[in-house]
Amino acid sequence: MLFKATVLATAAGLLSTVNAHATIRGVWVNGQDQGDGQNKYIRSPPNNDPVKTLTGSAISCNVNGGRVAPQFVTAPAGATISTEWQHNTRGDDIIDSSHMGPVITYIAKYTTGDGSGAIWSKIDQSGLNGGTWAVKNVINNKGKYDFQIPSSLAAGKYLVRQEIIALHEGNNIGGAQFYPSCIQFDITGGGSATPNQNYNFVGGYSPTDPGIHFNLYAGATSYPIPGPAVWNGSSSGGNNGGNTGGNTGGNTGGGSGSGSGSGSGSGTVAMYGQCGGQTYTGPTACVSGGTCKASNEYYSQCVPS
Ligand SMILES: [Cu+2]
Repeated sequence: MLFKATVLATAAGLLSTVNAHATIRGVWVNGQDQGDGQNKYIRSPPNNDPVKTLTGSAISCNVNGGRVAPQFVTAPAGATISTEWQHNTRGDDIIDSSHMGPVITYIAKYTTGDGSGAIWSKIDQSGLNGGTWAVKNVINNKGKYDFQIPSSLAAGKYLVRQEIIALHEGNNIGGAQFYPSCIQFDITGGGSATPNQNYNFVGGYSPTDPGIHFNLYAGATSYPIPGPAVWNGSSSGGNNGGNTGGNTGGNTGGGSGSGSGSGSGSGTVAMYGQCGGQTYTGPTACVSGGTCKASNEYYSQCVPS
């Protein structure tokens, strides 16, 4: 009996590693299919296994992240991009319905490197909305996930990194499964903005982040998406300037107590947003009820006080 149960559990485990998983297989630009992207414009991993270690370079662009693909997806700034997630080939099944979690998208200036380093800015995120997980929407939408290239983005070559984080084992530290995929883009038109969040997944994502060590089965109605806030599409950090002015004015008032505090409310960080870290330059004040707590030297986050 015990033996039989073990065999069944093992069989189920094997099944889940082969048939449950997915990577990005293709891309659409403003509704136009760009064709199968495997090893063409996607730096495809050799299989659809998840990345589970946050300390190695694979968390950036998966294994083979430094293997440059021969083509680029050409898209105008502001375009709607649809990624297509499937098991092994285009038209395949999507991802196992146990693998609920967010879809998060980042961009970096093009590099032939493997995506390591503080080069990324977040351009889109979707977690748990009205009780529905982003992955559920991907499954319902035949594998497709839509996001926008910022219209202010300067023309040029970029890497777009999109991931699903499957949280079905996220109730254990180290249990979350990451499915990052990096796609080569050539962006045309646009403005002059350069992504400037300088986010590094190694050191940025921590196994104990509330959105990574997360219990999928506890009936949560909200979900703290990991990583920085979505980049606002400007190169010149207006929020940052306002916040610095306000804090400095207020704090240096000293005896006179007349700090001018010109920072506006826009310099406040939302709950679970980034509020500090070694390379971070954005606002550091949390919304009321929140405290800025360091996850590690690279990343601090607003959490409920
Ligand atoms: Cu899995």
